[in-house]
Amino acid sequence: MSRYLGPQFEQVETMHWRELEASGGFKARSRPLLVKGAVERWPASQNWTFDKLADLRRADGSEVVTSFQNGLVEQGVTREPVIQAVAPYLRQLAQAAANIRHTRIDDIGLLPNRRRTALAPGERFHLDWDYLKTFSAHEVYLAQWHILKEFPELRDDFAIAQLWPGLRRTWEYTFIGPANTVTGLHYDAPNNWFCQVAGVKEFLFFPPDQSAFLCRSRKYDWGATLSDINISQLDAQPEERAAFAKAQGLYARVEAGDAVFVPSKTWHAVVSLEPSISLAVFGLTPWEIAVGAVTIEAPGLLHKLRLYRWGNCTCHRMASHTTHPQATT
Ligand SMILES: O=C(O)CCC(=O)C(=O)O
Repeated sequence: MSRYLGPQFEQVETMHWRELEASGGFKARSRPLLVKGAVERWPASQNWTFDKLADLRRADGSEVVTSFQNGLVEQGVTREPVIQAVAPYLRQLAQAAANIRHTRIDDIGLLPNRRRTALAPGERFHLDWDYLKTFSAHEVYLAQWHILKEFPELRDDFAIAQLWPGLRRTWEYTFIGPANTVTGLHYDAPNNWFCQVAGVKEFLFFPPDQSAFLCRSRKYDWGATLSDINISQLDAQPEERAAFAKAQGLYARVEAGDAVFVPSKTWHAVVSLEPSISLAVFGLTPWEIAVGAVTIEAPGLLHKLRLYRWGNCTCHRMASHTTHPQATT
């Protein structure tokens, strides 16, 4: 059998934050943008280490306990989350991050850095999908932890307004986990400035005009739209992988200190190459909030009332109704 090539990619538009500032700053856009060094200049790059976050305690001195994602994020079966203390998990990641310095990070990934840096400007390429087959059992992932709700003072570590001027409501989630986490293909309704504080992640993007090839799922997820394509299980999905191969994507290698703009409704999947600390900053302008009341909150309310996609969602663990074998419990 010939090797599966999958979609064709180009590298995402990239600039250094100084270049962005010199050009008059960020302007609303519908294509992703990688901004090198944007987070590096903020206090987060010193204050948000695995060890320092492990020292966080609640106001009464008690341990922080929260819910961890069990299994792939936004993909396949939704499993019961694991509720556990944050500190021991973060200490283990600190150890893993210290050890990984000795491995050859430039040689691994869907697009190893050595191959990426040899590409000519605008050159198209395919990813190495076999790389995902090397992943063993998935560890739990501290995905979508609403850290700033618990510790609002940490907000000052991110000068997000420097990147994203204008009036908007933001809400933030951390994605903290080991190497080899996979967040499956999906899109979010709001725009997102994704801030990478530690570790390296690979981002695969597909603009909305590629939706025809991305097998939209019927599985409900508040504020997001999921795909039935499981990038970790492409061999088991002949129809989906054939459709996926027709898509044209954008690729970004997001390194510690970078920020990447993920526009509303842009499909994306994310793979970590190293233990990572990321903060996704989602934002809505007052107008977008008004529109979202209809497009996000109304289905959310109907879902809670069991009138919309009940029995097939990421928020309640129960039998999945998607048509794909890997998505049944
Ligand atoms: O970092 C990750 O694993 C996923 C991030 C993501 O999907 C998002 O910010 O929308």
